Amino acid sequence: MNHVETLENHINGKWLAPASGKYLEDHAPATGQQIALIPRSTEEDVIQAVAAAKKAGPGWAALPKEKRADWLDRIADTLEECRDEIAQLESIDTGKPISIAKSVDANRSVANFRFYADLIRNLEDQEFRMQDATNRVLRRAVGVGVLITPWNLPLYLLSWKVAPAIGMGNTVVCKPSELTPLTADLLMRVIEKVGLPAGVVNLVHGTGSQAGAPLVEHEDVRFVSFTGGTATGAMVARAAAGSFKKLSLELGGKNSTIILDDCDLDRHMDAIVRASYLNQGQVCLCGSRILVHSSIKETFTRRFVDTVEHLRIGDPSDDSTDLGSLISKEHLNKVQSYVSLAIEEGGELLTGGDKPCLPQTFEGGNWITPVVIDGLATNSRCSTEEIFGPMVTLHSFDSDEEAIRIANETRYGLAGSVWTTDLERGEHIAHRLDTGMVWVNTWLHRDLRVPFGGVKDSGLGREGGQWSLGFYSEATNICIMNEK
Ligand code: TXE
Repeated sequence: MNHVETLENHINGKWLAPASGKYLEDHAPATGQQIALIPRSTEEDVIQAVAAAKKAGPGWAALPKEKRADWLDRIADTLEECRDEIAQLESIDTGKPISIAKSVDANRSVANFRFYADLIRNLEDQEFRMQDATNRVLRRAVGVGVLITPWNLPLYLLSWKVAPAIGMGNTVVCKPSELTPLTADLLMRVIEKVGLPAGVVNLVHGTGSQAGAPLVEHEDVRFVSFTGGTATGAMVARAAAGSFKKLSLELGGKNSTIILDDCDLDRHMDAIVRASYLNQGQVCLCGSRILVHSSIKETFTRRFVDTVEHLRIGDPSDDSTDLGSLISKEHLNKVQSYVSLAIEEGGELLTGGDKPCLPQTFEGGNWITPVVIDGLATNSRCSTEEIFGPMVTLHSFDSDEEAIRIANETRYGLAGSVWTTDLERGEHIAHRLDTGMVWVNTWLHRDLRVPFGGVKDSGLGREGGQWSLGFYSEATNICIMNEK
């Protein structure tokens, strides 16, 4: 993309420039080239967007759920038609390989709308009968909601929130990351094309402090679904608490990949490497602490490093690329600072941390080769703080109990994975991990019906399947005495 798009907000069914007339630059992470200008929205834009959502609320909530489900299907159908454009824009905007943007981001964005269309269409009312009365549970719309999303999986996460939120009768204001605005813009073009009633979904671009914070604080906002960093999540929670807004926080992670002594490395090594470095390690579910049974630590390390060094890093638009660039210069500096810290903490750099040699086009990008660190204490900063980049630390353990203790000793509790030929042993360990999700002999294998979310510093609440329907609705009980 060599020309610079000027994007606009989408409020009450109209494309609008920011009230301030000011814009932010969006750069392609792989090249550093400017690719778009986005509104630097302020409270004035926020007030307009929330008012539009509030005005559209009653009419939208009054629609039968089947009609709202039909709207979700129409959005899914039109998104499906632009699957390639989703993948291209996502790859350009995030620096991720086009193969991931296709298989993960584009596919899942369509699936999210389809899944919630079906789930909501077939949602049954709940009834609880007593001797002398009948209780009917309604799931009413909550009202106006704010959906705030990060830069690592832009449309994948935005669609994951928009679909159930509007499907359950709410109206929303979306605030995507200022680093990755392109596919949020595409979603609004799709929503306009299908003719969704004005004000049901509104889009406000901008920074967290100038657009995100006023949205969370707005008195007419009744719920906030936020995915992003733990520190920001805490700010959002504080801002929402005073007015008792419903809150769903999907925050950071520092997930353990546990390799038991009976792990079949021939079968699982590629999956274990994928769990470590997918999207350059910029997925909150990535396994960045690899705990290996001491009896196979040497063999595992040699084979793991060899597989990592064969990953193809480079042009994100090339189908054969495995690793792209990091999202920004600031993030690259953050990851590089952790590589230096690992050495200071006594770690051994086994591979990575260099700038790959790439064609001149990519000179201005945010590039680093995947890092493997060995020899760090399990309570060192590098092995307990979220780095959110292509960097893992290796550790060994002598018993399942020790692996469980090490895995549970961080402030995070999002996900984990266990690799073994003994599924019973793997499941026993999974039961003992203090996280929201655990995979056994797989990773990121997702059934949209299951709960998604973490504990401790990884967040608050669950979304996914019925858990999303619960979050995006207010359960109301009506108790009716039977006729005498
Ligand atoms: O997230 P931020 P960033 C982690 C990862 C990363 C760190 C920061 O460690 O390095 O978070 O990433 C908006 N009120 N994850 O900077 O700052 C902001 O504009 C309201 C894990 O992207 O949390 C953006 O739209 N909104 C995560 C969104 O919040 C605010 C994925 C996320 O921004 C705001 C990404 C405020 N005060 C990063 N400040 C995951 N769990 O997947 C910012 N925002």
